Amino acid sequence: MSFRQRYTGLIERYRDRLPVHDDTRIISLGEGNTPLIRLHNIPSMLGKNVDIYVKYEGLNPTGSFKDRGMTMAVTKAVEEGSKAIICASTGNTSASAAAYAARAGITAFVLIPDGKIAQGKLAQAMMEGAVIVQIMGNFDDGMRLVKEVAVESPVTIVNSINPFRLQGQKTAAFEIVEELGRAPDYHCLPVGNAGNITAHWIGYSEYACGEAESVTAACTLCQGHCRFAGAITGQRPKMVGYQASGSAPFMRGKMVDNPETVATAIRIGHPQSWDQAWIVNKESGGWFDECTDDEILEAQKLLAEREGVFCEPASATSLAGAMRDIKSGKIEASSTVVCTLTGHGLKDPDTAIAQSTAPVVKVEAKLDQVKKAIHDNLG
Ligand code: AN7
Repeated sequence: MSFRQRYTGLIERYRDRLPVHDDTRIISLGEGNTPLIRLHNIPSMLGKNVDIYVKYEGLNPTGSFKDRGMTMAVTKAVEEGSKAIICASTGNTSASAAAYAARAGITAFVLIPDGKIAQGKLAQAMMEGAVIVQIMGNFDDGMRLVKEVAVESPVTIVNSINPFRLQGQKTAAFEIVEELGRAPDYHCLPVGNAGNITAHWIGYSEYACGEAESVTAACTLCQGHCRFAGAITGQRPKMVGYQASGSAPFMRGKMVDNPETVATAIRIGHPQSWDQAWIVNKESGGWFDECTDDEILEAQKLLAEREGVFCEPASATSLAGAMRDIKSGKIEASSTVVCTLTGHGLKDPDTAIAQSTAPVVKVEAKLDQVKKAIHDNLG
């Protein structure tokens, strides 16, 4: 009998494309290798001939795409002798940092905005033994403080300003190209700090690079970490970034000081990868746009109801925007579109339950009443 080789995470899988050595101790929870699900019902609802795939990053070990970056960042922090990591977070980064720190046997400090993170994420960080610092401020305040404190204290920052984070996250693009056999025409993502859209562009670019003998066009985004730096010979998608209207600095063309949105994961007004994201925008020929909270929640619900895929509100921003741009024709017919679903729906049960209109029928524990409930609700 033969067994398929055990999957042991994205660093092992893409070792030759990541900054690790043969003897590097890899801190992994088996992240990556997430499903790319082809939507069946939503495209026909839109009445357009497009192929929409969702990359379900909510199925990573801690339920979000952050694990791709965190396995790399924590692996490198440990390699460099760090005993503690720190991040500011709207929730998912803290859950991921806490888990990988626990795995590595080091300490995680997480700065979270008081009262503005989803329950699931808080539960994770608490269970995984992080030191939780709740600040009376938002993510952007936390990020500023993290940068300041790291100057003096022996802690490694694991927010996406840590270049190893983007190196890990670029592997999502590799998986997509390998599965589709080519890059999609459009790749849509929710944008907060814009680290993930930048990481995907690095990934697609690296994959589309010829293996040049000499470096002809050094990548402006990867900060020297890409192994391949030849001229771009392959196809790359247009990168489309969607923000929540109440926290859409890329649409305003400037930082937003008091960001608000139901999609707390992307309640970010001062994106850390501002310059990089504009480069991605320009190089890929894509665009930024915004979605209202109502559009975001509607897309979240539609995806769950029509396709059985449950993502958190921020994640649905990619689909909300894509659906609008497909309907308007901005995303042309016959295109292949990938939408990243950055986090799992279970992260934020409160928002889900609050907006659900699912028929909850309360009955006595009697056969006739259950029968009636079925009869009344048969589609
Ligand atoms: C579900 O956890 O910034 O544009 O501190 O959790 O790369 O910032 C989360 C970001 C999208 C935005 N979707 O990604 C944090 C944090 C979900 C997220 C984003 C986040 P970036």
